Order: sequence, then C-alpha cells, then structure tokens
Amino acid sequence: MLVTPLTPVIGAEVSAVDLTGVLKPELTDALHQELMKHHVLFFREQNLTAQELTDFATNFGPIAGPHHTYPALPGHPSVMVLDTNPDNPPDSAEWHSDLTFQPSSAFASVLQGVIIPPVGGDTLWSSLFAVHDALPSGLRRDLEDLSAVHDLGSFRNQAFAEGGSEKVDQLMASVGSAAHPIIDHHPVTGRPFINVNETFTIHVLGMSRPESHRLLTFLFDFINRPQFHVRLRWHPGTIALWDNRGSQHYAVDDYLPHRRVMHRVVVTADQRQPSKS
Ligand SMILES: O=C(O)CCC(=O)C(=O)O
Repeated sequence: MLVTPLTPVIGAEVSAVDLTGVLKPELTDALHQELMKHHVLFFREQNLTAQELTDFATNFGPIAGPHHTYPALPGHPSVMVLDTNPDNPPDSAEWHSDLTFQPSSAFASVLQGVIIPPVGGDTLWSSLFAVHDALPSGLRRDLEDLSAVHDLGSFRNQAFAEGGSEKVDQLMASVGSAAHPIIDHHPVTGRPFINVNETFTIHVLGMSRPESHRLLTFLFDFINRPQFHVRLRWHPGTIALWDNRGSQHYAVDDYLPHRRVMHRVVVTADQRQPSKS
C-alpha cells in the first residue's frame, strides 16, 4: 500500500491496495491509522459494486440504514444515491460534517463516484484540527467552555418543499438535535478540533441570537480558508473515505446541465475507538 499526502494538513491518495472482499485486519488497521493521520483518503479506479462498497465500509464498523431525505439504491438500504441533474439540482455546496445533529456524529463516510461530469463536480475537505490550531489563542480560550446546537439545518428546504411547515416539524421531531462542544476532541487521537459547520450548527448556547450569529459566521469564514483544504477531482470509480470527526466537506455545484451520480455509505461508530470507561 502506497500513501501519498496531498497537502500539509489534510488528504492522502492511497494506491496499490485492493478494497474488495473482507479486508485482512492488518490492512483495515493500517487504513484506519492513515485515516487518523490524513482525515480523508482517496482511492482511484476502484469501481466497487454496491455490495462491495457496503462490505468495504463494514470493515470499519456498523453502517447506517436509509437516510431520512436521500434515496437508497434498490436492494441496498445502506447505499445512499446522490443523483444530481437539472431536475434535481445539487444541494451539498456548503461545508458540513455528516449527521452532526445526532448525539454522536457519524464516524466515517465512504463515497464512490459513479457518473462524473466532464468538468466540475469536485469535492473539498477542510481540516478542523488545522482550523483549531490556527485560531488566535485568546479566542480558543473563549471557545473552550462553549457548546452549540446542531439540527436539521438545510434539510429544511426539501422538507418544506414536500409538505410545508408540518413536514419540517415532523422531520425535526424524528431527526432531533444535539449540542456539541465548539472545541471538541477526537476520540482516538485526542486532538482538539472546531466542531461547528454551516449546514447544521444553528446556535451557540448561552448567547443571544445576534451574538451567536456573529461568532458562528466568523468560524464558518475561517473554516473556508484554502490553506485548510484538499480538493478532489473525481473519476468514475474513485472512492473517498473520510473521518467526520475533525473534517468537513463541500461538493462544488458547478456542473449543470451535466448529471453527477455518487453512492455513499456511512459508518456510524468507530470500532477502533477506545471506550470511554
Ligand atoms: O457529493 C459529494 O461530493 C459530497 C456529498 C456530501 O456532501 C455528503 O455525502 O455528505
């Protein structure tokens, strides 16, 4: 297995590795270690079937069932389909970590490119560890005791389009919300990272709405600085595996009228994470 880092703070390309079948524990451990180091790993020319993609994700822990908004691939309830085109325009061009409205954010996500536009449709990831380390130390001290609420965020849009406020309220009730420390710590490495994202983080607890808005806007702008990012040009069969704890991603929506199809499987919990007790 060959691992080539792509920036000083995030992202590595992994080659000379076969991701099909049940992986040897040593290989899964090695991939997990590289993921802890680089936060997102890219694998070229994989072309996994839906079952192989599910099996690959399962090597790292239990996988999530169907998503509350996006459809699943028929016969594969854990493989979410992101099929964007002029009739279903892209909606992921905003920085987010997956499922942070849950008490425990999702561990990892696996995404495979299926149909890729001739140009455009890249995805970016940002290192929230690097963001933390670059913040002024005084501000870091102020953030130390603060938590923020994460909820449905932009998924309100689809819910409202389908059934107005009633549907938004229903989805809110079923999906819920969660409060996370703004400075969180990675459960495996212990490294501190900034845990707010512009899609799902809606309020800093203990602050007025305007104060909360100003602080979150500052942090969202900071996360958006290019020195914290890696950018992936997809090809059909490319796979990205990322750790949601300490990274965010942004899918650039610059390719219409072309179609873009991606398959995603989420690993809910990290089997290699030390238990809290
Ligand atoms: O389509 C992409 O590149 C990223 C999709 C996304 O935002 C997600 O899986 O959460």
